Amino acid sequence: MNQIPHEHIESARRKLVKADRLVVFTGAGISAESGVPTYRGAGGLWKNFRAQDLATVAAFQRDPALVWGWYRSRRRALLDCQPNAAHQAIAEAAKERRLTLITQNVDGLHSLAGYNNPWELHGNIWREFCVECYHPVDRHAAWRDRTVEDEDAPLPKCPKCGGLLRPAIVWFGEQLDAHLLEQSFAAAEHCDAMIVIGTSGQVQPAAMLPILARRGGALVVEINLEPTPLTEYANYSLYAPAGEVLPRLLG
Ligand code: BV8
Ligand code: ZN
Repeated sequence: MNQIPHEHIESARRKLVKADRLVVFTGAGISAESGVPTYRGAGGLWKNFRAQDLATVAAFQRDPALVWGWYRSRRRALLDCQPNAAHQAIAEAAKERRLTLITQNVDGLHSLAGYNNPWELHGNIWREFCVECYHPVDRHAAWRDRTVEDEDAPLPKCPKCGGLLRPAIVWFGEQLDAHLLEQSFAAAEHCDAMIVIGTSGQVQPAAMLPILARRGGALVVEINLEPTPLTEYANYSLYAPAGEVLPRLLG
C-alpha cells in the first residue's frame, strides 16, 4: 500500500466525492483477497481445464457431469470465502450515496457484503435454471446450510418438469441478458465517475464499460495490481490490492 503516494489517492478521492452518478465495475480481482481464485491468474485452472473450455454450452451438452463437477467444487470453495474490505467499502458507500454496482463476478460476495441488487452481468453461481422450461432455482440457502452436493452427485433436475438444471451463468459464446447489458451501457455512458476494480479487461462485451464511461466524459479510476488494456482509459491507475485502497478511496 505504501507504494501509492498519499496525495495520489487523496486527489482521486476528492474528485470521487463530487461525483453524484458513480458506477463501480468489478471483476474477479476484487474477490482475490477473499480467497476466490481469479480466472487468468495463478490457480485459475481447474483440474487442468481452462474456464473458456468448461464454461460453454458445448461443454455442458457434451459432459454435464464434468461441468457440474467444476461448479460444485467452486461452490464448495466459496463456502469458506467471506466478503473482504473492498466488497464492504462498496456496500457501505452505497448506503450514503448513489452508487450503481456492475459486476462480472458470479461469486455472490457483493450481496453477501450487504449491497442489494448488484447487476451481475455474467450471472450467479448459486442460481440455476431448467434447460427445458427455464424454471429458476436458487441454491444459495441450501449450500450455506451445508446441504452441499458432492461433485459427482446425480445431476440436478427441475422440480417443475424434470428437465436438467444448469448453472445460471453466462457461458462463453452466450449472449448476456440484453436488458441488463443495455442498462449497464447506459449507466456507463451517463455516469460522471467509474471505479474499475480487479478486471483484466479481456472479456467482451463487459470490458467495454470503462471505455464508454471515459468517452462519456467520466472520471475513470482503475484499481489493479498491474496495467491492463483498460489502463489507457483511466485518469488514475492505483496499483494496490483493492481491499487496501478502496476503503480509503470511498471513505
Ligand atoms: C458474447 C462466467 C457473443 C463463467 C464469464 C475474441 C475477441 C473478443 C471477444 C471474443 C473473442 N472470442 C470470443 C469472444 C467473446 C467472449 C470473450 O470475450 N472471450 C474472451 C476470453 C476473449 N465473450 C463472450 O463469449 C460473452 N458473450 O460475447 O456473446 C455473442 C454475440 C452475439 C450473438 C451471440 C453470442 C460472454 C462472456 C461471459 C463469459 N462468462 N464468467 C464462469 O465464471 O463460470 S467470464 C469470466 O471472466 C468471469 O465472469 C470473470 O469475471 C470474467 C472477466 O475476468 P476478470 O473478472 O477480468 O478476471 P481475471 O482473472 O481475468 O482478471 C483479474 C484481474 O484482477 C487481473 O487484472 C488481476 O491483476 C487483478 N487482481 C488480482 N488480485 C487483485 C487484483 N486487483 C485488485 N486487487 C487484487 N487483490
Ligand atoms: Zn423444467
